[in-house]
Amino acid sequence: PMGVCPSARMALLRDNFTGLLNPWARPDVLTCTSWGAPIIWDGTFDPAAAQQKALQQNLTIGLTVFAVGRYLEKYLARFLETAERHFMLGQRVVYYVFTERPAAVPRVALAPGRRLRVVRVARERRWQDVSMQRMHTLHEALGGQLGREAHFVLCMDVDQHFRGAFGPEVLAESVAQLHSWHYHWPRRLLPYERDARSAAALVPGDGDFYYHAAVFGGSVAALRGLTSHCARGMQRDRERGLEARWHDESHLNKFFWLHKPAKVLSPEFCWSPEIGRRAEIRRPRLLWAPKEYAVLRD
Ligand code: 2GW
Ligand code: MN
Repeated sequence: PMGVCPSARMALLRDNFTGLLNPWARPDVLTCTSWGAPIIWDGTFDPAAAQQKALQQNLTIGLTVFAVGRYLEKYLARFLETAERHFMLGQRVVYYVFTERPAAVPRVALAPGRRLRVVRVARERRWQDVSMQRMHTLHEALGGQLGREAHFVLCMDVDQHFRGAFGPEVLAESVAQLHSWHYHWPRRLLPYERDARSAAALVPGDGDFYYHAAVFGGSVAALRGLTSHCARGMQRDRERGLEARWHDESHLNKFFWLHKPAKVLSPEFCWSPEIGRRAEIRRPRLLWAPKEYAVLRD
């Protein structure tokens, strides 16, 4: 169903009066969830107003990214260089790069008010573990310096680069990203974990959207809850000899089914160019790198 659900009208109107959101600007897409969270599409928000509000609040925004093994040379420099051109310009930003080789992190020139911290992590043997271990590592970082210095944090994959403005309009208590391959699929076809023994399992009929683990975020407190839920679920599965279909992403989808995100990002915020042109995708903000599974997943 398109349009704005009535239960959300009051909240949206309030933001509308402050110039932040206009969900009616995009009648071609769904701009509000059934629980009243905005789904932000190009045209439904005012970047300048969001910028002003963030500056008044004197925010520090964290951006975490893992670059382990070959992903460091392959993706990190472009991710950071394009973030300097598009991510939260004019705000105070702290990048957290997690890697097993701190000395190999490229020296990217940062604008004033922006800094980069490197955190050493162990290198997992299996790639699935590299991906899944992120939840536990993020949980610890959020309980330490990152959690003390940032108000909001975005957690991203490294195999992508910024192409358009990615600003404070995305911020909220908890933020989930619509998966660009799955946003128009019927719910019964979404690739949730279906094995009832897994902590990530959703029964048929459950699930709102399929969210992409390449971008999620929120307040430090909300992310502490999210990362501990997902890390615990993965640990429980491991003890039972299970691994969810899409690893940490399956557990993230279970979390957001149980704890609805306060804001949802349209697929423009993490777009796969391999899909080609779509009328509703006006301004992609972050683009996936082409998948090279055959080369990298050995
Ligand atoms: C991952 C897979 C195969 C070979 C290598 C790696 C790998 C991942 C690696 O060698 N080094 C590394 O730092 N990573 C980190 O894990 C990196 O930040 C990367 O972006 C992230 C997730 O791996 P990725 O991007 O190859 O997986 P995708 O793009 O298929 O991701 C989706 O599904 C994943 C679970 O299978 C995660 O949930 C991910 O967040 C999703 O976007
Ligand atoms: Mn990825």
